[in-house]
Amino acid sequence: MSQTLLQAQVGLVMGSRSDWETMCHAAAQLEALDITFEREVVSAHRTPERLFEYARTARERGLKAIIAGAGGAAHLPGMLASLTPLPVLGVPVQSRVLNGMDSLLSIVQMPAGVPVATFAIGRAGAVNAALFAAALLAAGDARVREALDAFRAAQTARVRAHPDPAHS
Ligand code: RP5
Repeated sequence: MSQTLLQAQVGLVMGSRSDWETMCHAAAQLEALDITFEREVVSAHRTPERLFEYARTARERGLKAIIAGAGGAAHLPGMLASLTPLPVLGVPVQSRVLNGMDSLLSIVQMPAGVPVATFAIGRAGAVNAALFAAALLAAGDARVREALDAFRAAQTARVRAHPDPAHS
Protein backbone atom coordinates (compact mmCIF):
# COMPACT_ATOMS: atom_id res chain seq x y z
CA MET A 1 0.00 0.00 0.00
CA SER A 2 1.66 3.19 -1.11
CA GLN A 3 -0.61 5.87 0.43
CA THR A 4 1.35 5.55 3.61
CA LEU A 5 3.23 7.23 6.42
CA LEU A 6 6.47 6.44 4.58
CA GLN A 7 8.19 9.31 2.81
CA ALA A 8 6.11 10.08 -0.27
CA GLN A 9 8.04 10.04 -3.55
CA VAL A 10 5.22 11.49 -5.63
CA GLY A 11 2.54 14.07 -4.92
CA LEU A 12 -0.83 13.21 -6.45
CA VAL A 13 -3.12 16.22 -6.38
CA MET A 14 -6.37 17.14 -8.05
CA GLY A 15 -8.60 20.17 -8.28
CA SER A 16 -11.72 18.53 -6.87
CA ARG A 17 -12.95 15.36 -5.24
CA SER A 18 -14.83 14.81 -8.51
CA ASP A 19 -11.46 14.27 -10.23
CA TRP A 20 -10.75 11.15 -8.16
CA GLU A 21 -12.73 8.98 -10.58
CA THR A 22 -9.95 9.72 -13.09
CA MET A 23 -6.98 10.18 -10.78
CA CYS A 24 -7.60 6.91 -8.92
CA HIS A 25 -6.07 5.24 -11.99
CA ALA A 26 -2.81 7.10 -11.39
CA ALA A 27 -2.94 6.05 -7.75
CA ALA A 28 -3.53 2.42 -8.70
CA GLN A 29 -0.59 2.45 -11.11
CA LEU A 30 1.74 3.99 -8.53
CA GLU A 31 0.62 1.38 -6.01
CA ALA A 32 1.22 -1.40 -8.53
CA LEU A 33 4.81 -0.18 -8.88
CA ASP A 34 5.16 0.20 -5.11
CA ILE A 35 5.86 3.92 -5.38
CA THR A 36 4.91 5.90 -2.28
CA PHE A 37 2.67 8.90 -2.79
CA GLU A 38 0.49 11.38 -0.98
CA ARG A 39 -2.90 12.33 -2.39
CA GLU A 40 -5.06 15.34 -1.79
CA VAL A 41 -7.42 17.87 -3.25
CA VAL A 42 -5.70 21.19 -3.94
CA SER A 43 -7.75 23.63 -5.95
CA ALA A 44 -6.15 26.51 -7.83
CA HIS A 45 -9.36 28.49 -7.60
CA ARG A 46 -11.10 27.36 -4.41
CA THR A 47 -7.98 26.99 -2.22
CA PRO A 48 -5.27 29.15 -3.79
CA GLU A 49 -3.33 29.60 -0.54
CA ARG A 50 -3.28 25.84 -0.02
CA LEU A 51 -1.89 25.50 -3.54
CA PHE A 52 0.93 27.95 -2.75
CA GLU A 53 1.75 26.16 0.50
CA TYR A 54 1.68 22.73 -1.18
CA ALA A 55 3.94 23.78 -4.05
CA ARG A 56 6.42 25.76 -1.97
CA THR A 57 7.01 22.91 0.48
CA ALA A 58 6.91 20.06 -2.05
CA ARG A 59 10.64 19.69 -2.65
CA GLU A 60 11.68 20.07 0.98
CA ARG A 61 9.09 17.42 1.90
CA GLY A 62 11.01 15.01 -0.32
CA LEU A 63 8.69 14.74 -3.31
CA LYS A 64 10.42 13.97 -6.61
CA ALA A 65 7.50 14.77 -8.93
CA ILE A 66 3.91 15.98 -8.79
CA ILE A 67 1.03 14.53 -10.79
CA ALA A 68 -1.76 17.10 -11.00
CA GLY A 69 -5.19 16.39 -12.45
CA ALA A 70 -7.75 19.07 -13.16
CA GLY A 71 -10.68 19.75 -15.42
CA GLY A 72 -12.28 22.73 -17.14
CA ALA A 73 -10.22 25.86 -16.46
CA ALA A 74 -7.45 23.54 -15.37
CA HIS A 75 -4.92 25.91 -13.84
CA LEU A 76 -3.65 23.61 -11.10
CA PRO A 77 -0.71 21.97 -12.96
CA GLY A 78 0.52 25.25 -14.43
CA MET A 79 0.35 27.12 -11.13
CA LEU A 80 2.18 24.29 -9.37
CA ALA A 81 4.87 24.40 -12.05
CA SER A 82 5.23 28.14 -11.52
CA LEU A 83 5.87 27.62 -7.79
CA THR A 84 8.07 24.51 -7.60
CA PRO A 85 11.15 23.33 -9.51
CA LEU A 86 9.88 19.73 -9.36
CA PRO A 87 8.63 18.09 -12.55
CA VAL A 88 4.86 18.61 -12.84
CA LEU A 89 2.83 16.06 -14.82
CA GLY A 90 -0.57 17.36 -15.87
CA VAL A 91 -3.60 15.14 -16.41
CA PRO A 92 -6.58 16.73 -18.18
CA VAL A 93 -9.77 15.45 -16.57
CA GLN A 94 -12.69 14.83 -18.93
CA SER A 95 -15.06 17.71 -18.26
CA ARG A 96 -18.81 17.38 -18.61
CA VAL A 97 -19.45 20.31 -20.94
CA LEU A 98 -16.46 20.29 -23.30
CA ASN A 99 -15.34 16.67 -22.91
CA GLY A 100 -11.90 17.57 -21.59
CA MET A 101 -10.70 19.65 -24.54
CA ASP A 102 -10.87 22.67 -22.24
CA SER A 103 -8.79 20.82 -19.63
CA LEU A 104 -6.25 19.66 -22.22
CA LEU A 105 -5.71 23.09 -23.75
CA SER A 106 -5.58 24.79 -20.34
CA ILE A 107 -2.82 22.43 -19.25
CA VAL A 108 -0.78 22.04 -22.42
CA GLN A 109 -0.51 25.66 -23.53
CA MET A 110 2.09 26.79 -21.01
CA PRO A 111 4.32 29.77 -21.74
CA ALA A 112 7.99 29.05 -22.51
CA GLY A 113 9.98 28.75 -19.30
CA VAL A 114 7.36 27.02 -17.13
CA PRO A 115 6.95 23.44 -18.40
CA VAL A 116 4.14 21.04 -17.58
CA ALA A 117 4.36 17.56 -19.08
CA THR A 118 0.84 17.07 -20.40
CA PHE A 119 -0.83 13.69 -20.83
CA ALA A 120 -3.95 12.36 -22.55
CA ILE A 121 -7.44 13.26 -21.37
CA GLY A 122 -8.87 10.92 -18.75
CA ARG A 123 -7.84 7.45 -17.59
CA ALA A 124 -5.05 6.92 -20.15
CA GLY A 125 -3.46 10.19 -19.10
CA ALA A 126 -3.70 9.31 -15.42
CA VAL A 127 -2.10 5.88 -15.94
CA ASN A 128 0.63 7.28 -18.19
CA ALA A 129 1.42 10.13 -15.82
CA ALA A 130 2.06 7.54 -13.11
CA LEU A 131 4.25 5.51 -15.46
CA PHE A 132 6.13 8.63 -16.48
CA ALA A 133 6.68 9.59 -12.85
CA ALA A 134 8.04 6.08 -12.35
CA ALA A 135 10.40 6.56 -15.29
CA LEU A 136 11.68 9.79 -13.71
CA LEU A 137 12.27 8.03 -10.39
CA ALA A 138 13.85 5.02 -12.11
CA ALA A 139 16.84 7.10 -13.16
CA GLY A 140 18.03 7.11 -9.55
CA ASP A 141 16.18 4.20 -7.98
CA ALA A 142 16.97 0.62 -9.01
CA ARG A 143 13.89 -0.76 -7.23
CA VAL A 144 11.57 1.43 -9.32
CA ARG A 145 13.54 0.58 -12.46
CA GLU A 146 12.99 -3.12 -11.84
CA ALA A 147 9.28 -2.60 -11.14
CA LEU A 148 8.89 -0.64 -14.36
CA ASP A 149 10.76 -3.26 -16.38
CA ALA A 150 8.53 -5.98 -14.88
CA PHE A 151 5.39 -3.97 -15.71
CA ARG A 152 6.50 -3.58 -19.34
CA ALA A 153 7.37 -7.25 -19.67
CA ALA A 154 4.04 -8.37 -18.19
CA GLN A 155 2.10 -6.00 -20.45
CA THR A 156 3.85 -7.37 -23.53
CA ALA A 157 3.38 -10.97 -22.38
CA ARG A 158 -0.37 -10.41 -21.89
CA VAL A 159 -0.79 -9.20 -25.47
CA ARG A 160 1.30 -12.10 -26.79
CA ALA A 161 -0.68 -14.62 -24.75
CA HIS A 162 -4.06 -13.37 -25.99
CA PRO A 163 -3.67 -12.17 -29.60
CA ASP A 164 -7.21 -13.18 -30.61
CA PRO A 165 -9.47 -10.22 -29.75
CA ALA A 166 -12.60 -12.39 -29.67
CA HIS A 167 -11.26 -14.84 -27.07
CA SER A 168 -9.61 -14.26 -23.72
C1 RP5 B 1 -11.80 21.84 -11.52
O1 RP5 B 1 -13.13 22.00 -11.77
C2 RP5 B 1 -11.62 20.47 -10.98
O2 RP5 B 1 -10.36 19.97 -11.31
C3 RP5 B 1 -12.73 19.68 -11.60
O3 RP5 B 1 -12.30 18.89 -12.69
C4 RP5 B 1 -13.68 20.75 -12.12
C5 RP5 B 1 -15.09 20.60 -11.55
O4 RP5 B 1 -15.02 20.56 -10.14
P1 RP5 B 1 -16.33 20.24 -9.29
O5 RP5 B 1 -17.31 21.32 -9.59
O6 RP5 B 1 -16.80 18.87 -9.73
O7 RP5 B 1 -15.87 20.23 -7.86
O8 RP5 B 1 -11.31 22.78 -10.62
